Amino acid sequence: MRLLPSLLALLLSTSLFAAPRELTFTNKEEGGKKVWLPSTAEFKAGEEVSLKLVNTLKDVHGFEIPGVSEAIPVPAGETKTITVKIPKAGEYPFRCHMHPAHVGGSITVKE
Ligand SMILES: [Cu+2]
Repeated sequence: MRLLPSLLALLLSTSLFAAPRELTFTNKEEGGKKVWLPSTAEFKAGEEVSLKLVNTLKDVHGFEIPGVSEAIPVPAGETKTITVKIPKAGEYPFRCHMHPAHVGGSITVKE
């Protein structure tokens, strides 16, 4: 019976029970430009990640990783969370699909 707590601890520490990794992207204004930060992020091919999109600005802005996630409008002051299946290794740019001048970034996917 004394084995049980350590067995549970072992199970919980394995990746079997790991929740999807979560990363927050925040939309803000910096040096007169609207930017999604961080502008770079690294993921593992095939992993499922939860992306929290926080829009701190006063207008609706979009978030899209073409070929990876659909274009999501995030209303002013709101947060949207999407779950994304990370594709094969490579470099995938992301952007605000609503405003061409809006500064995006890119994610790096490693095997
Ligand atoms: Cu925008």
